[in-house]
Amino acid sequence: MAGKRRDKSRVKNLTDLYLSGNMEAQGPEAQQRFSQRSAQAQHRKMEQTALLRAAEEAEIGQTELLPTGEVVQVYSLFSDVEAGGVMRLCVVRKTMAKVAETSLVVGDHVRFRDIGSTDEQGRPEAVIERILPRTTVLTRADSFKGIEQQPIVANAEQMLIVLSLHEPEVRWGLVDRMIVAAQSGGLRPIVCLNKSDLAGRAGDDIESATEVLAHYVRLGIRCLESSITSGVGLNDLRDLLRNKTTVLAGHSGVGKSSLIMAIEPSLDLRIGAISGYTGKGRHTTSSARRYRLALGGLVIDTPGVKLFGLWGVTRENLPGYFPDVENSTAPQWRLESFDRIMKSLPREEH
Ligand SMILES: Nc1nc2c(ncn2[C@@H]2O[C@H](COP(=O)(O)OP(=O)(O)O)[C@@H](O)[C@H]2O)c(=O)[nH]1
Ligand SMILES: [Mg+2]
Repeated sequence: MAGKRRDKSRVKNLTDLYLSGNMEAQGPEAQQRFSQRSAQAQHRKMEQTALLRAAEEAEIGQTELLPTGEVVQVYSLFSDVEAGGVMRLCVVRKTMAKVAETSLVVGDHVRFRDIGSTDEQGRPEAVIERILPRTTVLTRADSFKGIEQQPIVANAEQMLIVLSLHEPEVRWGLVDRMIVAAQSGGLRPIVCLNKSDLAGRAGDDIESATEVLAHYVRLGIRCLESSITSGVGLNDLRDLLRNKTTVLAGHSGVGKSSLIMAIEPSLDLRIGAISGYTGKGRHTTSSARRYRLALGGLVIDTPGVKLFGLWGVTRENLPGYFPDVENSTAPQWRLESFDRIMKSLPREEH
């Protein structure tokens, strides 16, 4: 920070110096090293660089005053950004895209500058000048160990982990992994056993499921059972989602979209998944999309994402996510989940 500030004043002084015409007075030896011609070229270059940098600094200063918005969906080149109830079509400033450490993701808070034009749907067009610091982050699970994890959702407060005993059958080990994915990214996990109307069908083990949920509750994790056909749990779900930003997680087919549409019939969560193309040639690179709930709050559906990454989780700090393993109260299935996650982690933090 301090270094940056010093740099800024140095650039400013350099520009002032040039503009006041005193640049030549600075370095007689330097001048002698160049022929008249190349010295002129050198000057032009210095002038351009100094002015360009001064202009860049001025812009960075001004971004503090720009309005903020929230990213609703990201396409390959464009993004939908909502600010004050108005949806804008945005592009990221080229120079920012080059220097930014990560790319723009759903849920990002940004500063934008309106450019005075509208798209074919009449929405204002704007340039994103800055991504504001994230409070939480979810990454894509990366099978290539050691490669930087790729963020996919920012600033969500909680993760609704949906599972079902039938169609598809639950895999508790993956639920344990999703809990770590949520907690490591700074999100509160909520476990929702959906399709409770199907419980008792041949081959299921509702007693074991009830025991598993009771164990999670002992670990301080909020759990609920739900069904869109019987309506069980839907009021609890409304209360849990109200005024919160929630990411949906869980295998395809467990009923994530159905649950949200059951509590908010006006929403169609299938839209984000299929509208890969719109007028300006926008293609979805990530189908993750944020929806506003009339009851208050936001949900983010990530239909393209099978598994979230474990943000900053290492072999050293994994036990912190398994307090039951640490204090020897973990049942066998939790010990197995712990071992499986441990084995999947690289030896060094990435
Ligand atoms: N019996 C039963 N079926 C459900 C329930 N919730 C969802 N489904 C069905 O499960 C299928 C997959 O649901 P969907 O919402 O698309 O799952 P998603 O892939 O997790 O978003 C659909 O045929 C739903 O009608 C439920 O509570 N009970
Ligand atoms: Mg869905």
